[in-house]
Amino acid sequence: MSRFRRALLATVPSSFSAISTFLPLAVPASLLLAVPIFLLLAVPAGAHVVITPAEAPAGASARIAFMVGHGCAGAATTAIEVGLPEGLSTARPMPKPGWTIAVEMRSVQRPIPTEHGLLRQAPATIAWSGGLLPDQHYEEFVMLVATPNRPGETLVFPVIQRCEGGGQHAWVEVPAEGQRPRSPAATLRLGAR
Ligand SMILES: [Cu+2]
Repeated sequence: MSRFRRALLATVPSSFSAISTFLPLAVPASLLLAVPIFLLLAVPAGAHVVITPAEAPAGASARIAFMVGHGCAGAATTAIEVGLPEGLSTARPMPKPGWTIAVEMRSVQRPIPTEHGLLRQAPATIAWSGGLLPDQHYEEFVMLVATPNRPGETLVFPVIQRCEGGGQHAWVEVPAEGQRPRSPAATLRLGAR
């Protein structure tokens, strides 16, 4: 079992609050009282860890960025661990000053043909760690991926976000059609080539 899988299993998604970290500190309390509670619960997708662009061509190389919009209940982010979906033949993380990169590979059952020959191993997880991203700041963690030739499919990337003091977010819920889970995994739609 990989380190990432263990982290997923050890995580209790209900143990953290998305709401407290979402409220802007600059908003006066009097104004907050006027905001209907359902608005407070509707955490915008942009506030989580999401991939931009949301769509990439199928069967092609694409630069995707994991946008990290906040820490864990005010604590700074110290690690971002991305689980890679089956079907990516390549995933190359962009180095980031102050952060250490770890790539974990897995063997594939059927070798993947690429323009550089047959691949018998594919990336399973990519992690950036050791840096410090303050809660008030915004950052992007970038990788170059080779997407499978499956237009119309949505690839799911579960993400573990670790923070100073031991807090963490597990962005691992797979969004069902028409639903907005509380801790959605990052997703990438595959468009026409
Ligand atoms: Cu969020």
